[in-house]
Amino acid sequence: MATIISDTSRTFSEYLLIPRLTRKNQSIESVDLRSPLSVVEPNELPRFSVNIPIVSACMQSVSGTSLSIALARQGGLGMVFCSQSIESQAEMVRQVKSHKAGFVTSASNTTADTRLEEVIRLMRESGHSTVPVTDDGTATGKFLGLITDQDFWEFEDDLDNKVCKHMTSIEDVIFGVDGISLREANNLLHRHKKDCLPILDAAGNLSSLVFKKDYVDHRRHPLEMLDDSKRLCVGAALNTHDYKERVPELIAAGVDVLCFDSSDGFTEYQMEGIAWIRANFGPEVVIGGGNIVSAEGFDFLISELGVDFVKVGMGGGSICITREQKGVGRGQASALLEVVHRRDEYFSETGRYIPLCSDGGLANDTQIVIALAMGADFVMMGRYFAMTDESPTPKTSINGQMYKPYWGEGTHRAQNWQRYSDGMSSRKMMFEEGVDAYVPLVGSLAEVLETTLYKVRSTMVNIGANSLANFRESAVLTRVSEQSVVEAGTTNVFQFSRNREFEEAEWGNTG
Ligand code: MZP
Repeated sequence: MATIISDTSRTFSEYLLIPRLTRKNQSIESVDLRSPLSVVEPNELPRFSVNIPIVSACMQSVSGTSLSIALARQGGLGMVFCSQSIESQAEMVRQVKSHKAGFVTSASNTTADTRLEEVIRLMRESGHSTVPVTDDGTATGKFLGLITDQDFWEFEDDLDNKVCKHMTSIEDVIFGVDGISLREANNLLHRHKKDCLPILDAAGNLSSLVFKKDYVDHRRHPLEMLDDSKRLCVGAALNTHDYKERVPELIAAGVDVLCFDSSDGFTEYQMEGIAWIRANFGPEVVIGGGNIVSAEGFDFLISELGVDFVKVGMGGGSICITREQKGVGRGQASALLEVVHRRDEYFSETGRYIPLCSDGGLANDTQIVIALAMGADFVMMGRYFAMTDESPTPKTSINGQMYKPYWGEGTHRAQNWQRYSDGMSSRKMMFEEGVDAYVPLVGSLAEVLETTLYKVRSTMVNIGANSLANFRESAVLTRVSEQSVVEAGTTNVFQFSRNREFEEAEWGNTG
């Protein structure tokens, strides 16, 4: 006979946190939201952590280049979707990695003989106002000087003039040499009041450029996720069909985190995939597995010691109809609580800490807080990011309101990519597990996330916690009755209007 679990399948909205002692020396600003994304071995530090416990869903309508850049700049991680060709996914990863770094390869270059008119066109098309001059016009040619939009007057100078007539030649350019640290390079920029510092190799060829604006920008984003070379961090999703071809390309493109994207990760296919990646790329690569919703699923995924983090959730996503279509899944709170319990037992038994990701179904900021209190190390969200300016879909006006399209990865729309990438629909899709929908546009990712994170930190102060580890240890949760849910909203009053701040805060209810 089938086993029937005695408790009901529960969601986050059925729980509330009980406040605990708030200490006088605590402030919202000092709450640390850093969280591990890789397994933490006994007496070791995690190999990879995020500065805020939020990653974007591996979905076409969510995690493109712009969103991954915007999220990394705020301290989280974008997970570029795998429902696209290997080349285009690797290209997205490359674009995030090259978006901004301390040392950038020069993207717009010219020669000394080029006409001014052509340089002006190059500056206009690229948006770059500083262009290195090299002997062959490439990013690695012999460096001859710099030309900037301050070196000529477009409407006064003869545009047939050669670049050499206007450029600042190498003798007058302040430059650094290969091996210089970023700090030293920024010091040179500061000391000489320059905006751009070319870095040359020993033979005088151009290696890279360092810009003042990147330094200023970094200071404005203190939680920015940067790798050792000061490039933005990015994750990428994998499927269990083509990982042997996909993983090498993603790693070559500089990806920081890999993650299997599946509604059901409790499969031998995924286990084989994780083992293959470990065997071929070693222990350093950060790999996530999932999704699972039970202790049994967790034990399976960690059994070969290959996985770094585990994603929890099935059927809770806002666009997901898996539970309706197939009768499998679990309430997100019940799933997370069971897996957290098993993860903690495993930690006591082995000393190995496996970070957990609560994936999907988070309907508002409060639910993010509850997921973290219950023991998730970070959350993955789709709808939240689909609603922002930076998601890859075009905004659309419907009845005077602005919306963005948002669709599940289990829709025909998402799965059609295979038809265009390899000329065939390799697996016929018999039914859909997701829907195609619209979500309201809420503004820039930075603005929305600022409110969310402020609320998360504020609740943590209510619990007396200054780190996420501290938060889940101290959290005391209670189940709520339907009546107390009613009591939690406004009661017996008439509201004339809701202000913008309140609407933003309630992003979950705007859809
Ligand atoms: P949400 O944040 O929009 O509620 O949920 C996003 C999550 O839903 C994704 O991270 C993924 O786990 C899941 N998802 C994506 N597509 C589908 C589908 O088509 C789905 N069924 O369930």
